[in-house]
Amino acid sequence: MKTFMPGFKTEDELSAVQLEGLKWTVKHAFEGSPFYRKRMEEAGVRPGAIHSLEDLQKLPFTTADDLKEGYPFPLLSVPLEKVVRIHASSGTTGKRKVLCYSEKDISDWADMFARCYEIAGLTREDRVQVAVGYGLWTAGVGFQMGVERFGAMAVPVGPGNLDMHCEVMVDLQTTVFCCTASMGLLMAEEIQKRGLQEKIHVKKVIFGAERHSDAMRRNIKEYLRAEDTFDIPGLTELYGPGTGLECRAHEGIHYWADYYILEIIDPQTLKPCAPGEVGEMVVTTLRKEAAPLIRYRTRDLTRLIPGRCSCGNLLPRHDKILGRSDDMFIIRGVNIYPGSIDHLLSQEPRVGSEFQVVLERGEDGKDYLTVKVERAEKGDPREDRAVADQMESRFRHQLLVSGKVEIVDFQSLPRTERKSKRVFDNRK
Ligand code: DLL
Repeated sequence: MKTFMPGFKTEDELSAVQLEGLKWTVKHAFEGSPFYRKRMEEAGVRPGAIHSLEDLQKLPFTTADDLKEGYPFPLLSVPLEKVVRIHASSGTTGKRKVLCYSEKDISDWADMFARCYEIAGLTREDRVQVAVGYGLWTAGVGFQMGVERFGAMAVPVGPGNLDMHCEVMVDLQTTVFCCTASMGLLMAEEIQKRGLQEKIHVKKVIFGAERHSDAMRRNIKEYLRAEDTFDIPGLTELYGPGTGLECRAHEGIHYWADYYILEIIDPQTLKPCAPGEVGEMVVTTLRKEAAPLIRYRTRDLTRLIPGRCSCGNLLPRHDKILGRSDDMFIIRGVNIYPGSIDHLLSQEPRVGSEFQVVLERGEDGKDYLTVKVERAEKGDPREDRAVADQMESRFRHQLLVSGKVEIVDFQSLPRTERKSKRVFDNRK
């Protein structure tokens, strides 16, 4: 079977591929994009100045603000007639982020995605049900192109429409289900509710697009009776989903270092973090033509995992995405990431995976935090008060914040087939 893994066998060979790609990208962006040329001139770097991978540090950062400024075709480094497709994501504020793709970009992305399926251990006999959105979003078409390039069978259902998903999953005997973490949970609960577990044969679930807790993952795996689950990262700016995949050893996410360089920086000082330290992901593409990224600050937080993976794969790893720097909220002077809340909740078997954080300002001018969390499916409502008290005490001791925990009925919080919103800040 054709492999989508890179041909090199050592870290040195990988570095050589990266250096060649970096030199190419800097020259290509300098020559093709007035935006990048101006930025590089301001920073006093010219394409000839890149001699080693360390020279990456000389290059200026790019940010989401630069995308807004260049709207509608930011970072464009090829003539428009070379652009064969655009994708867009909503962005948290203001204009959409629109990214351009050349024919080669689309093909490279399909190769990267096929590598994900290879690492997840799919075969050409697999039937892959795609349950993410099609359209401007990169998700649907990304998962589908990857399946086709890999050579398995794509079943493009899209998000939502649980009746159709259930019908297809049973009738076509889907073996791989691809979704956002929220859609994974929604579908898993639906299969359980309809008593279809004996009739389906899902072996693998691949999900991403948002953070998920351990509890959420356990439920998805258990309800769908899947053998394995895989976290898949990706963002519109960097092609879309499929820029890495958790391997079967589940010791982090292998990322495609032959397509992009990943730096982890301290978002305050903008200096590289020590290996293994958590910081912001910054990406530089090595082959992207239409909208190359040079030191693009993703705002996602994670860490590099030093050393080789026990699965034997040479490609480096980063940890799961722990959150976004813009997800953090401050309550009574304490910085909190939603990820640390779901981590705490996941350790308590008497609560479910779904929760909401509500922040309010009282009449006394003070801020109040309430965490609404669902009772576990088989949890006993008579224990609610005791469970809530324990959780409140853990919040105080581990997150250093006092808040109220409310246990609500199983499946009473909203479900979505897209990305879940968990923090509701009503203070403004
Ligand atoms: O969410 C692409 C994607 C689709 C990835 C489907 C995986 C599966 P955007 O809409 O541009 O693209 O959002 C990108 O989503 O910067 C992260 O903050 C978050 N994100 C994506 N994957 C994960 C993940 C798609 N596996 C933003 N874990 C990124 C945690 C994720 N967060």
